[in-house]
Amino acid sequence: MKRKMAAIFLAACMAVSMAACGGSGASSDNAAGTDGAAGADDAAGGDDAAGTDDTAGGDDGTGGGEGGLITVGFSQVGAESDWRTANSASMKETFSEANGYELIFDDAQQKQENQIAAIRNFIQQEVDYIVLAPVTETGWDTVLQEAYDAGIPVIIVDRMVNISKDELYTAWVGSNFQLEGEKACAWLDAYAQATGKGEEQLNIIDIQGNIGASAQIGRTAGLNEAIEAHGNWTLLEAQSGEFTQAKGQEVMESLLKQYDDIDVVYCENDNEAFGAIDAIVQAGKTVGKEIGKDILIMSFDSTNAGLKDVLDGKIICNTECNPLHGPRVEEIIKKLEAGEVVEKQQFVDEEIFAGTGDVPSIKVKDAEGNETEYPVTTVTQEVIDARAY
Ligand code: GYE
Repeated sequence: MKRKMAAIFLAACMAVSMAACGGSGASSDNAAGTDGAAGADDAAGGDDAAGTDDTAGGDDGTGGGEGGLITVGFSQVGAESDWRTANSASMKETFSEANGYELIFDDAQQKQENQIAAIRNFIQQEVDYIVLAPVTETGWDTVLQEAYDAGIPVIIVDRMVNISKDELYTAWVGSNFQLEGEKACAWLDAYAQATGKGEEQLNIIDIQGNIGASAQIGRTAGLNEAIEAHGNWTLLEAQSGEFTQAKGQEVMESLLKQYDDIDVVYCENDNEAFGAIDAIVQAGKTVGKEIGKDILIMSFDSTNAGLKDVLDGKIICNTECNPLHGPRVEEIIKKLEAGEVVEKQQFVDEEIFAGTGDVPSIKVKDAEGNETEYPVTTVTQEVIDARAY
């Protein structure tokens, strides 16, 4: 196991820049040596690690997998949304014993301190790989340094980490959240124009995700950029709905008491949209497609339930965020096992769905000014049936 860990670590090292690896002979020696675990023990020595014992399963400290299984410790954010449920299912399905893995799954209940404790526990158990879906971007330097010192490759999935040293993770796979926001706003702009309302005033509410999560940062940035570019778009308020239905509803209920001129609610995920729709309907207002008459609901994720609301005319535009990361993470692990170089960052391709055919495609410019065209899929029952989540 130790020899294997050393090999994996070297492969991981190959994945980062030569400069980063070149100067760190000492740390790669540490990691390859059998003493690596001692460092991890120190790190895991706090009370924190004890907190995850239940979820981390019963083979504490035995190290590695049993019977040739590859051990993967996965620190999941929580179970706040339909997206998250699909994401957990994808990971569990992929990292099954039948596929050659022992998965140690830890649900952090949206708390970073639980994720840090889980990672320390994984280090203590000498797992082969740590997979982290980080709740927020910041605050990971210390614990990821501990994993690095223990020679355990860390794969980040979904949201990003903002860390001082790139080599503290081996690879990341997830979505381009700012692009998602830009696509959604390009659709809104095109839809307003296609329906002859391009010059009308649009009052917008942003129900944000968990503040500091990449999905929130990117989607909010996409909207703010569009608001700056449109003299007739006004952001009435931006408040966090924490990516949950309950909070989405609560936020919307209070905003409906403050504003009677809301045109668009930009919900940063489907579950917030479900809550916001309930609040709007209960307040006697309509969600729908007509600017100036209805409140237009924009959403992200495009889960089955989210697309059903598009089909039912409740959500007008839903920008996809693909949660099926299990096979993508497995591909990275397989490459590392084979000693191959892996891509440091991998973005997933995603679609955009609407409840009307008024906008067949949208165009979004990147930072260099190059324009990309994205087709817009009009939601039908067949479209929903054909999807896996
Ligand atoms: O959009 C939301 C979930 O980070 C992409 O987190 C993920 C987001 C997703 O709770 O539904």
